[in-house]
Amino acid sequence: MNTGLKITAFAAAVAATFGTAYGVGTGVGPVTSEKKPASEHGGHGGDEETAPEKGAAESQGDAVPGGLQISERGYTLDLKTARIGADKREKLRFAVVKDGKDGKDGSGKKVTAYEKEHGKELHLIVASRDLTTYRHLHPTRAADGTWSTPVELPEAGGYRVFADFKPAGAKEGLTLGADLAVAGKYAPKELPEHDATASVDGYEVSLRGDLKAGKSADLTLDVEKNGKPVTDLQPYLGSYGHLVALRSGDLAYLHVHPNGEPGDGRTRPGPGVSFAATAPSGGAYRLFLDFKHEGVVRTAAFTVHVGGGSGGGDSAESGDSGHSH
Ligand SMILES: [Cu+2]
Repeated sequence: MNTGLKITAFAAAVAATFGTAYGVGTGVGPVTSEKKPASEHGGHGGDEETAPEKGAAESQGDAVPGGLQISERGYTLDLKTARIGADKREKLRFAVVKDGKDGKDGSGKKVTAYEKEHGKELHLIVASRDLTTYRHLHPTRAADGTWSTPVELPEAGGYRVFADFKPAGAKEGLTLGADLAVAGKYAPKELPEHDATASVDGYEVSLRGDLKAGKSADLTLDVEKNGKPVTDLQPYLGSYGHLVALRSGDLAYLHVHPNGEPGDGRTRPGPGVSFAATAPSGGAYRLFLDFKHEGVVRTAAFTVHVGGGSGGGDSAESGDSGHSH
């Protein structure tokens, strides 16, 4: 079989997250760099007009998915807590450092100004390498730029920590990733098999739609409780659901964007929550949906297999296809 893993052009939502705004050729004259002179007229308002929307990124190849690098575009994730123990409540501390020498110790300076996305300055995702444990946390930031949050991870093993944020003044948000080791007896698990329905705390969540390589696909997650569609989901982080997809094997991070939001006159509070997502390549992915109902946020997780390299014509329904000649 074709094992050439093509990283293809990303579409729409992914580009917005991964920041490939340059060279789009929108015909608005020279693209200015991020370091605008402070004296430039117009203040903040001027930055918004050329933000690429859906479709703008179709032609841009070779974009690297988020979360694979600890340092990117001049920002570094400094994970101060790189080792913790399993099954205990521990404190995770980190900072986002901007490259340079203007920090107190002669290294870079901690970032203290962020733009909120989905209602928060920074989203912290912690996932085990085998994709069986997932946490979506909202740390608190000290005035000096150090972030901290309690975390409790049930199993030992290798984990990845993702910081998803947008520095104030930056054109695009970014996602940095760093390794976290959890000490204890380690028994790596298989990636859970594909199942279009996930159960969590008495809820059944069903996934409709196929994630595709290199092009945007609509995914809808239908939430039921006791066999009845849930029609009173509560807004969580500005939408009725928050979906993150991680690629099995390297934990490339896809921050997926909801189609519509509460209060826009057309988005209903369930049972279906819809997203637009693009897989950077074929392969296996684990999808994590956070949704809020009756005051509690729960996470439903799914394994999906994306066929092919680019284009992704075939939608593999289970993990055991794709090996025949
Ligand atoms: Cu978040």
